[in-house]
Amino acid sequence: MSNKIAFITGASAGIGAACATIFAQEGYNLLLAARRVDRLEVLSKNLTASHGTDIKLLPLDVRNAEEVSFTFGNLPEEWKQVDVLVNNAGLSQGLDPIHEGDIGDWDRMIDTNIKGLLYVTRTVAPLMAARQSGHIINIGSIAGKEVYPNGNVYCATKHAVDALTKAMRIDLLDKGIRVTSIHPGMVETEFSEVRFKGNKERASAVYHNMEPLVAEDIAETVRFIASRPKHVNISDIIIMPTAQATATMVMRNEEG
Ligand code: NDP
Ligand code: 8X3
Repeated sequence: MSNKIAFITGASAGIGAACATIFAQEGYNLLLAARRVDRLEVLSKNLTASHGTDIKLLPLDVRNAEEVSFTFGNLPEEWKQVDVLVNNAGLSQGLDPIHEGDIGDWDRMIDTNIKGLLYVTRTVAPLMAARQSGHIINIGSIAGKEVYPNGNVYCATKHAVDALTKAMRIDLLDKGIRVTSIHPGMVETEFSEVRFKGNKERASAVYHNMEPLVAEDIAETVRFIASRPKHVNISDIIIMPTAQATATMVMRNEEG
């Protein structure tokens, strides 16, 4: 296969779907993973129609190690030679003080944001290592650089992504594999709706009277990172809305 391959997890929405679009524009073939396959199908049809992109859909839950390994393992050999892996699938659930936190929420965040990222990386990276080539881009968060009130477990998972990114860079140093992490501040996607379990009012209040980032802002950063020459690795990027100074300091416009 002459085109490069980008594998994007969490491609059914938000930042992942925007990354799929930029890689299609750049002429990559795509492996798109998520649980909501209907969403992936619509995106795939659109990208194939607009850019002629060759796409394989991977309906999977990153929390299920066997499913990840089985679904990827069933791909034709040429599709397993991934050039860029974007570990994007992730979520936040709840915003409660530690003594009131929901253990199910904690499990979902830890299983998705840490273990899911590990399962996908463990499946894809050996083939990159064998070829002495590849690029892993992990989507962290400002929550992986700072801890904010009630962010406890989500922040811990994103700190883990930061640590794992550094660990990957060390362990894969002799394999010619680039490893990058991107840490966004507030991006308006379905993220807050998922965090507040479908409460649209609470979700939209997060971005009230301020201009957040949009998914395309992160995807454009991914486009830049992935298009550097092979000897250049962008290790770590924090990208914030201009109206956000820290995880909690946000400039909101006056009402009216
Ligand atoms: P969205 O909720 O819009 O998208 C999340 C994506 O992750 C969806 O495609 C979802 O697909 C996928 N996903 C979630 N759980 C699983 C799972 N178990 N298996 C497979 N796929 C899964 O949020 P964003 O686009 O904003 O989030 C993308 C990443 O960016 C996350 O890692 C998030 O933590 C991070 N981030 C987001 C910020 C923001 O403010 N929005 C800021 C900083 C970082 P499906 O449900 O179909 O499986
Ligand atoms: C998402 C950004 O600040 O809501 O990772 O945690 S924040």
